[in-house]
Amino acid sequence: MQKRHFLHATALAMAALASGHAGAQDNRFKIGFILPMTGPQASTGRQIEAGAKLFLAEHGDTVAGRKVEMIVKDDTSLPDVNKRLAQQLIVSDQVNVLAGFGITPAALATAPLATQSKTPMVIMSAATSSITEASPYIVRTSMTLAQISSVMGDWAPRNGAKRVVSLVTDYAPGYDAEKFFKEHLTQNGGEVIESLRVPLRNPDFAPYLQKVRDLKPDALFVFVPSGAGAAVVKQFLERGMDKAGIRLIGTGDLADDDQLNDMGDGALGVVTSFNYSMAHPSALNKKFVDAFLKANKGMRPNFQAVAAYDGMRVIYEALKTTKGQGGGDALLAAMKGQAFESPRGPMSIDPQTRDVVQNIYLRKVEKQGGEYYNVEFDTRKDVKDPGKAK
Ligand code: VNL
Repeated sequence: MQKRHFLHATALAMAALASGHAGAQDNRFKIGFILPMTGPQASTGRQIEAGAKLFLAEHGDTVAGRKVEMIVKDDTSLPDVNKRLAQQLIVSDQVNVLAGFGITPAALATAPLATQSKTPMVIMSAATSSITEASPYIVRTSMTLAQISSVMGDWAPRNGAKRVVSLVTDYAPGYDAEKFFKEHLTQNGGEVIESLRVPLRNPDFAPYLQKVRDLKPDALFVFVPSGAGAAVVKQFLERGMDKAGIRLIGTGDLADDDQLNDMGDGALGVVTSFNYSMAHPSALNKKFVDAFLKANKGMRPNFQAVAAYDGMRVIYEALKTTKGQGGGDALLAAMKGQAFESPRGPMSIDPQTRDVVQNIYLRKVEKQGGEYYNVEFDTRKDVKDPGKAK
């Protein structure tokens, strides 16, 4: 076992050296995506791949003399598979950058390999604060649940939701959401009367929602990962919880733009905090949304598509800054501190933490022209991740 580990470490180190010297012979610049393309998180994989491909189609595949190539590996929504896929991408494919990562356990499994091989790793979905601390080669363009939930915790008690039950998926980003929502709600005079956690695999929300109904809070605060929101909303309505006077609030994954049209009128009025809405009123976003819909047979872009689109920009800019010659360390240095306008609004990469700094919006589901949107009504500007170890 010891020996195998050593061999792996050596192979990874050699791969790092090889990619640093590859410039002269091999003109290709490879971005290795690890994504859930099948299984319960398949919508996340689909969104990220489409967002990255749109950026590539719009900006061309030649940057600073290098030919950019996307390699996509499917982790089948099983985080345990990530390590093997990352190893293949680093050692066999000799990728220059790793990217994607649907859920937190997938990102954490790969982090040590990014460090050993000095390969920058761009996180386009996974949103637990600690991820960027798992490797100095990690940069994040998505969000953190601490960033999103703290804003909702500030807003809710000032807007009629003082007694609240929280319901989160039982894994790391859920714990961040639960903690930061509660901390901020409490600071603003509210109270979390019960904290419920529902399994990641095959969640059955019914028994939890029944419990919430019995507790009769002012509001139910929900975090579930992208793709699970529609089931929560459906069961919330089936139990008549809206009619019982319980408001539904949460992080924007609950009212995912990708799923919102399937939820129907029942989602009207749901308030969430988030970093992206496809209804964000900017010229750049309108252009992005139109192009995305056109390139994907009408599939609506969500926050993960935008994180992938922006992640590609961060990689392209780093390639330009390093004139196409940079190895992992130079690319990483060129990623830190980047600031630009995203379809979500202004964003930057904090040079200290390598995490995303961005506006967090409060939004309400509304119907416009026969479709459902998260309409932004308030903005918290330039929010840093409050969830870093102090
Ligand atoms: C995570 C967080 C995944 C938020 C998500 O969707 C999400 C994660 C797949 O950190 O695992 O919406």
